[in-house]
Amino acid sequence: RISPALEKALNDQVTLEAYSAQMYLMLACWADENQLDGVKDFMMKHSQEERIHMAKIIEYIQERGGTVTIDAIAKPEPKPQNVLECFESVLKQEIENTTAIYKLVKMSMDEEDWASWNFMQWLVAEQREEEKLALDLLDKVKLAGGENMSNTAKFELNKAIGDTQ
Ligand code: OFO
Repeated sequence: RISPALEKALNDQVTLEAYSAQMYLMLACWADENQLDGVKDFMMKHSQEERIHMAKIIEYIQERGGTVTIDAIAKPEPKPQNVLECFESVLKQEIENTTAIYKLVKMSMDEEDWASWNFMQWLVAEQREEEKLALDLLDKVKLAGGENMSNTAKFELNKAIGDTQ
């Protein structure tokens, strides 16, 4: 069975994944309001991915005899002012998620709970991919002009982001 400390930390992670899903939803709605359908598709897909992370952690807590507590989710930060701010929030959120996951990995190692350590490796790999993607997209946004992006650049970028997996 997982320890009470790990159970609490995993439950906090469930809430953080739910928060991330909400944040991606907020960004998807912002993109829709700004006629950026490619960005919207990307954000909707990632919101769904965060919900998958959340569900997997819930299942893991249950599998290890723990109890899941479903907590309130904080309101996502205000909508961005432009595409640059939008992707800066994505990177910031993913870095926050990675930091939280590393704490869980460290905890499971300190407790010598190797099943939890092993479970967490999947999340570590996932975060590595997501941070890379967020960084790549932010680079593209900057290359397209950042805050001062022309409408043509925005059009092209939106298409490229929509095609991103
Ligand atoms: Fe984007 O990450 Fe979940 O954890």
